[in-house]
Amino acid sequence: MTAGTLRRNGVFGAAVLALLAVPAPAVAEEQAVAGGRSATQAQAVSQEAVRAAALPAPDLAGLRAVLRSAVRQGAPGATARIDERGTVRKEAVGIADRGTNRAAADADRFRIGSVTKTFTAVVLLQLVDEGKLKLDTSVNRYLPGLLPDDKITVRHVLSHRSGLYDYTNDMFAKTVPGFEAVRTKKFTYRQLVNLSLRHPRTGRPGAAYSYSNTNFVVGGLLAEKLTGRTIATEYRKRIVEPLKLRDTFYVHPDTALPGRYARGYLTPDEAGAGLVDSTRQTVSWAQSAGAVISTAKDLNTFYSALLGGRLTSKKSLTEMQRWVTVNDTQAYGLGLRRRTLTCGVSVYGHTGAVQGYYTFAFTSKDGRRSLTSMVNTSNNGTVLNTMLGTLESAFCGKQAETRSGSVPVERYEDIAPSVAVAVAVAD
Ligand code: REX
Repeated sequence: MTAGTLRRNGVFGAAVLALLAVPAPAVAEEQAVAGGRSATQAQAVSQEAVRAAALPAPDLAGLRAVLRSAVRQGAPGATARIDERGTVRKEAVGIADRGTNRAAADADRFRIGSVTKTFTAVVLLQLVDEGKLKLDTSVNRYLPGLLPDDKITVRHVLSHRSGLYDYTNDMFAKTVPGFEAVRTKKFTYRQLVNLSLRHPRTGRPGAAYSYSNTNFVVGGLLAEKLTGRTIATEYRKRIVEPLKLRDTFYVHPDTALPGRYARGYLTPDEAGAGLVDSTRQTVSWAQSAGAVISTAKDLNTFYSALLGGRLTSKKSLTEMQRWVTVNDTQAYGLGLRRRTLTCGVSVYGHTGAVQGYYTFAFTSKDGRRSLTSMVNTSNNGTVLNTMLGTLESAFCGKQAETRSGSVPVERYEDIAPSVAVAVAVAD
């Protein structure tokens, strides 16, 4: 059964929505963090600190096996890179360009999708540090009349608890036609927000986690309003230049990736249909929610710096890590995901999905070990699920295998509900 078939049958919509429905514990977890730690929580935190200091060695053979599986399952190419205190481990399988058959390589640039959300959050948290923005203030205070409810705060937006509908649900209900309809379009942020506001809100402000790209479009608007400069300038001045990220760009609305890059290949919904080269696009539908271009090396540098406390104040980094529960193994902070792996280690970063590319970029609690893995296809839930195994190999090493007997299978990735795709159990 293909992803398309399953989606058409509506099997997944309900299941994914059930996973995303945020239960009361989400708020409870956040309140616990806000209101001081219980003994159990303090113990969990110290155990986490011990684990971070002594992570199992990465399993490079396992990592390579995961990439090979992803290629067997339909990704033209797959790469993974681990950076740990100056030591680099990298693996690449398959091809970056189906036209020339050029092999996939660690240095290839690619579209990082929602990993962009952490960049946007960092810009905003730096503005908090500078006293120009307050997390618990209404978005409308900074952008009068933008949102239909003054109770929606900056924190709600950055933690996906605004209740603002995700306009990409409609946009990409049909994968290839949806993509082709926006491939060369240029939207303003406000046009995207207005697409969202055509729909009822998904919940009360602050009540529940409900993933929505709209939130980080609002984030981009806030950054531009408060600084009087473009988001491209803010990414460059605040992140790219200080960290010397030589392969990180925000070229919106240009459609080309600069320099050497992996081409992206979108998987159509229809079983058996050929991959669509989706490399060139404005990514205007995502902008500050998903349009950055980067490399594995730069993303590893970025997350190591962030968790290592080099991009924001300590207080802001703590705010970014006030977690709202997503499901059993995942939580969301402010533009930051936390995933707990089978060996008990938690990792911090973000996932990304834009047409033709899936990215996983995560680091350890102390920022010392970072992994970025990517494939140059998307809309292939089997591949997406397989690639989760790169986190297991990188942070749990062989412990991941001995515990579960195989790479763990998580059936759904947390992406916007209507664009989530079905997965088959990994081979
Ligand atoms: C857009 C559709 C999915 C992709 C999306 N992407 O919301 C954001 C993102 C920017 O990166 N989210 C990640 C398309 C997962 C995150 O926040 O962690 N799918 C595709 C469809 C399905 O069109 N009909 O797979 O390329």
